[in-house]
Amino acid sequence: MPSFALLVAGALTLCLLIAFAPFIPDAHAEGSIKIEDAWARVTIPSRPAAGYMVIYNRGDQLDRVVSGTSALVERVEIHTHIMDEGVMRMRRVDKVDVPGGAEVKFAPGGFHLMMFGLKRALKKGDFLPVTLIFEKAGKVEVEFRVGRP
Ligand SMILES: [Cu+2]
Repeated sequence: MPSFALLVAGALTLCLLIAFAPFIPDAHAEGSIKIEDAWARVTIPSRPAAGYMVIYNRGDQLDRVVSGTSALVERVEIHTHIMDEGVMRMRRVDKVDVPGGAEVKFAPGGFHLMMFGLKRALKKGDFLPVTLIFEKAGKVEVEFRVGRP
């Protein structure tokens, strides 16, 4: 019969495992691509939503994000901002390189995901699930928290 001390030690270990699970490397990541700090702007249904994040490539080979889909929107595009005769404009891009061992930021004024045809309004605190497609890593699921962090 296990001693009381053993039971307590077992319970403590379980609590620690649960508490630290998010910090164990690879606990939630599949493959070499990891996405963090994903957020989307609050929107009204008639306007597209913009999504931002940081993409980490922990592998040693170049990968590329090439597209995305979401059940909550009709179309996901990858955009960047360029200076066109002194005016900031958005431009659609086919892909974004994420070199091995590097990180690429999607942030206001730069790369972003543009999500057209929202099927319902998003409010602060909601989550917008998006499946990103990478050339090598394949599908990577991302939850965009709605509202500026
Ligand atoms: Cu855009």
